[in-house]
Amino acid sequence: MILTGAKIATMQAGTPYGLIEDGAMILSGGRIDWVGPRSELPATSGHERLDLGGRLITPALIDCHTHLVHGGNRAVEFEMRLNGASYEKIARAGGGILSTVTATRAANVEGLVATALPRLDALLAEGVGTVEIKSGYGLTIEAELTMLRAARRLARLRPVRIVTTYLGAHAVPPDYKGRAEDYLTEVCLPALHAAHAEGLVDQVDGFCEGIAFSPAHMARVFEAAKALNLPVKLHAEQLSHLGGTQLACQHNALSADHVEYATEADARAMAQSGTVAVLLPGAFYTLRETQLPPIAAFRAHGVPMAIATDLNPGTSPLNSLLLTLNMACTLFRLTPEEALRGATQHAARALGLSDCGTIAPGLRADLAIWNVEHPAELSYRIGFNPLYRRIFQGDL
Ligand code: DI6
Ligand code: FE
Repeated sequence: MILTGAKIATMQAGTPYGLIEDGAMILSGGRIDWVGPRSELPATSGHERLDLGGRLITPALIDCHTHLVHGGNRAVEFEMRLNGASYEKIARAGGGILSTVTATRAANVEGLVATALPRLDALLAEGVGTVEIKSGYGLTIEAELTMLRAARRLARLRPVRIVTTYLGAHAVPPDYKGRAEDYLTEVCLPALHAAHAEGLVDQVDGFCEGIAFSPAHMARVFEAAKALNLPVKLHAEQLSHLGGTQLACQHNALSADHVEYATEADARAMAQSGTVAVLLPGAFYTLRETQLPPIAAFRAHGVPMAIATDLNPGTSPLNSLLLTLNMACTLFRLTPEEALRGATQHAARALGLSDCGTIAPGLRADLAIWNVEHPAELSYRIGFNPLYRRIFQGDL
């Protein structure tokens, strides 16, 4: 297929957005064959041609941090909080992560897939081509495997690339309260091995926070991941500075995520290890957090910044990557170019993917075509979806 008459944000280095004002592309076999100015389009025959009338083409968006598969929702505790209930009262009433754990354990693969599909479809409708999906609401061996099986099945039901992440180190379940080490030994690490043996897991994550797991706990999980040759990432410095980011860098993590409380020294370590900062404005917004991530330090040290929805039923029930672009600019002061790069090129890097996230010959033909005149419109609007077409592996 030949696409002509388009502005093309290649996201290649050199110019803002890598923009080609009057561009053309040749797609074949699910890959990009050629991209460049329409005036330089090579002579070809037998290709279907599609003139895009000046519309914008970007790489398909990538949501590199989601908890999209989960049971139940937390709307009632949202209402309780707004009626003045404390987190303690909500927790005592069975709220918080553990209420989602209960609902997730009660669901089978079919049930998890059924509730996940509308959330996934909403992302695809916004031009998303790749979605990362974590486990972490099962917290038993079987329930963690069920979550990951559901995530894998979604990729068979929709034209989307799913990257799965094992997040057994998300919370200590009630029956292991105060016994995190035993939970790691008896559930979390055995579940990781079982998931890997079944081909269910692409990377490994953890929640390094006072209310979850310590850096020492996460070191055990990372050692197990390394032994299975699985890349790692970490929810780090979200609510406090515990040292998770430094630990992630010591393990050459693909990314450190949230990082509101990361420091200049953490940014320097991330630059040295090539670890991406995944910014999650949806959780910052929902929790009404006031501590901004160290954006200036990330810029100064050349730390790539990705952005993602962190779609989860508690701290970020945010089901729109376009709104996330706007939040990244308005709340975190990213430029529109940084935000779009954060949901394309840098998001691919946060997932260890080198065949997508920019537009260049040889890369996957995962594209989004937009009814906009300038790329900045994608992060400027609040709650508006200008998608014209999504192309996945070369298919309209
Ligand atoms: N950080 C978060 O904000 C979520 N998980 C995590 O590691 C919370 C998930 C939830 O509240 O259900
Ligand atoms: Fe998360």
